[in-house]
Amino acid sequence: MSAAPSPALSDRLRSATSIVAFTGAGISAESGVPTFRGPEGIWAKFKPEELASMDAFIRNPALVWEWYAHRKKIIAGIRPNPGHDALARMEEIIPHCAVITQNIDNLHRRAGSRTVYELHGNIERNYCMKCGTAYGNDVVLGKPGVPECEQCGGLIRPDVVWFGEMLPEEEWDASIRAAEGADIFLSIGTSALVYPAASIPRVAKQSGAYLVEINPEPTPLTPLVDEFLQGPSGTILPLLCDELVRVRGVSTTGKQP
Ligand code: BJW
Ligand code: ZN
Repeated sequence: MSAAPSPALSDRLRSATSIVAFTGAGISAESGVPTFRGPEGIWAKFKPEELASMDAFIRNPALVWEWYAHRKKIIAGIRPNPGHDALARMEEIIPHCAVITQNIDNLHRRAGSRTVYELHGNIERNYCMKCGTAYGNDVVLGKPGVPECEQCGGLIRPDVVWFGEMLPEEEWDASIRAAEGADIFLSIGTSALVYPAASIPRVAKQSGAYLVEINPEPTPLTPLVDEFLQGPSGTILPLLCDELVRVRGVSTTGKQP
């Protein structure tokens, strides 16, 4: 266990044609977004069943909206960190790079990653539960209380995946294809507890990827990985990207020197 890539990983970085990153709340922690689990996590203060499920929304839409409005404002005010930036730089170097994220904060796209599959939705989007009309945060945050659809009067909800809900099919299928084709698969800042997303690193490993985990703490995935880089992703990912640049002899913009 170490924070630096091993010689075996450096070899893989030299020859890989596909690198896939699977990210969770931990990659955004250094941007100021709270994680879910652990002593400082969101679920230490709130119960998921009271806030992140359809039952909760039906029971008390005002409470759920208060929570999301608060998080929308936090997320609008933060920026990607060096971990997000490093993944965007890798995409400039490697022909097939993808980010599969459980995060809803849009920070990968804001950092410049282009191939991003969002498994649990995006907090910048909302839609009417009755007719499906899409709304941006500018509209919903401008309405007091529970926002209602301008077309049909139905309740608007955040476009995120709650417990008991299916993941978006296209993003799921694309994520499985990316995991199956990965030479190197990085599981970053996730407790690897929430399914079906947590099965994706296992799919990658079964398909022959070199499985690397980046996290300050071990997770249920750790016994399965080829390499555990222990520490914060905002430190480790830039080191990994620098190593990629070194072994490939490319400049940081991905162009041949
Ligand atoms: C750092 C760091 C730093 C800190 N650097 N790292 C019983 C058994 C098995 C499954 C189930 C079960 N009961 C229910 C289920 C299914 C359920 C599930 O998996 N539950 C488990 C919790 C048990 N799953 C579902 O319901 C899913 N849907 C589904 O299964 O559909 C099929 C179905 C349909 C109908 C009926 C039944 C089934 C949907 C799951 C949706 C998850 N939604 C949330 C909320 C999204 C919206 C929102 O944000 O408001 O998604 S929950 C929350 O957890 C969020 C996250 O994306 C997700 C994963 O969390 P993540 O990212 O791993 O965060 P943490 O906090 O757990 O971990 C952070 C990590 O970062 C830690 O390891 C730290 O150490 C690390 N870290 N600093 C790097 N600087
Ligand atoms: Zn509507």
